[in-house]
Amino acid sequence: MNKTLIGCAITGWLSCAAAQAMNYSGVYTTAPAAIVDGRADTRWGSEWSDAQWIAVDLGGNQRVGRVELDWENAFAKELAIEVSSDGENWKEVQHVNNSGGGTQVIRFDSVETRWVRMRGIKRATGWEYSIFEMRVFP
Ligand SMILES: [Ca+2]
Repeated sequence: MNKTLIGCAITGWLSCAAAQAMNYSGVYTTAPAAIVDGRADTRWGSEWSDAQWIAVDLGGNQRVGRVELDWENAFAKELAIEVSSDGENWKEVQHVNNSGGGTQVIRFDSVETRWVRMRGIKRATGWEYSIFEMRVFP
């Protein structure tokens, strides 16, 4: 299932000034927009399975080279950062095999893209993927 949220109220970082919509998989315990609301006390949580993802729409092409994720205790052990120009076809730009959670900084060769997503591959716990904030930088 894909859903689009309109009206992301983000300021302060490159992507989110323009973020207007987000797509995500599954049904969630908390609002997906919580990962881009600038608040450390609100989070998105996925379904309790490994193959889950969440994407941010930058509203137009931007040059992106770094993603930061603030994980709740239910983090991804293995994940990929992927980019897309249409929100449907994805290209992996970074792969993390043994994540430790916490505040995770993921760098990659900068790329021109509109959509950026965290694709969870393997959960660290039996719970969901849970992210307080996702930030995208040049
Ligand atoms: Ca938040």
